[in-house]
Amino acid sequence: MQRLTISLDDDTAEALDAFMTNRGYDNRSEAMRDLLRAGLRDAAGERDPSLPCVAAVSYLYDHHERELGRRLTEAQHAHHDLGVTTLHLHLDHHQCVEVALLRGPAAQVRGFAEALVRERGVRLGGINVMPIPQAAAPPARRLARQKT
Ligand code: NI
Repeated sequence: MQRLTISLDDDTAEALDAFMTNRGYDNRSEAMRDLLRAGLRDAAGERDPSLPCVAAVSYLYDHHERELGRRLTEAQHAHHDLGVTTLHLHLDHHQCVEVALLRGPAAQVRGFAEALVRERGVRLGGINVMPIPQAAAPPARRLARQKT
């Protein structure tokens, strides 16, 4: 564990305190660690566009918006190689929420996720791209020798 000292301007420190209150953090170190990890996670995908990632993309839209439902469906068919599954909720008479789970190289996953939330008429959108941690190599297999 390393100890770092950082300086923040007042506005940023207040924003950090508000963030901590909203998320229920007890101390600044924990909040800063999670914020740093999220930033570093995003940067990892930018550094290596081929890094294997999964992403959860959520967006809210009005299905009466002209052609929007069809446009979103067509975009997903065009990127079927990245799609794992999509959850659709008919939120009320007008609004729908979808959560698309994507998997693939970081640049392609992020590019498609951003295209979905950028689609004209999508009201709210969120993207969470997560690099897939490399699995640790299994321990070397030992053959049991039996004494005879
Ligand atoms: Ni719907």
